[in-house]
Amino acid sequence: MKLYTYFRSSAAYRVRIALQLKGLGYDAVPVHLLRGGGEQLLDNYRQINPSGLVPTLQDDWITLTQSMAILEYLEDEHPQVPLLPKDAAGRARVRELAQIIACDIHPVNNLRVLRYLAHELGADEAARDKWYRHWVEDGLEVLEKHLARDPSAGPLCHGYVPTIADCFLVPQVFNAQRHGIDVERYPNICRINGLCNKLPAFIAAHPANQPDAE
Ligand SMILES: N[C@@H](CCC(=O)N[C@@H](CS)C(=O)NCC(=O)O)C(=O)O
Repeated sequence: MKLYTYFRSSAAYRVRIALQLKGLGYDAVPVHLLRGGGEQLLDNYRQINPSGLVPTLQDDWITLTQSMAILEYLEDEHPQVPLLPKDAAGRARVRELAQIIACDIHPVNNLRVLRYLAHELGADEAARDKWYRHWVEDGLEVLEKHLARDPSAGPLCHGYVPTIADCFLVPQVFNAQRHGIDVERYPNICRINGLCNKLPAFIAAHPANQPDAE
């Protein structure tokens, strides 16, 4: 498998964690999101991924974009180390937690959105920072409430073994911390992040441990 990735991309980080948890080898193809205005926007990359975003996973004849779809594909193709529970309610809950991040937090804080705010709407750094903080804090608060209220939550997002929800949570926390957000305010999120980051798969997938890390 070939993974188009950028060390700090939280969406690519999700896929790296899943690959590591499942013990699947892959070749990393770095796509620098900042250099020269962004390699993700070059024609040759857009032919692979028309969105101009990372990650992209290629497996034999198939090219997949969208981290959630990629994780579901890996789950279907390599079920040996499951990242979804067996029961329907548990599967829905794990997807719900992941989608709070994938659909409600991440899309409004993406690099291209922050660039649009700066270049098209004239938002200065302080305004962009306020925007980022607002949507991340709002989303993490929602996620924290879900984790706190649900008895299915174990030490991790859903019980004792990592699931797709943990693959989404850890990169979002990394991203938030990089922007100076105090995640200690969310005790369940903080505990899960701490426990996951001790596991070898999460360590191997960490941005600092990627070949393109700077
Ligand atoms: N919904 C997509 C989001 C992908 C995405 O937004 N990737 C970011 C990095 S985390 C990106 O490539 N940003 C480049 C840009 O905004 O120009 C997914 O889950 O794969």
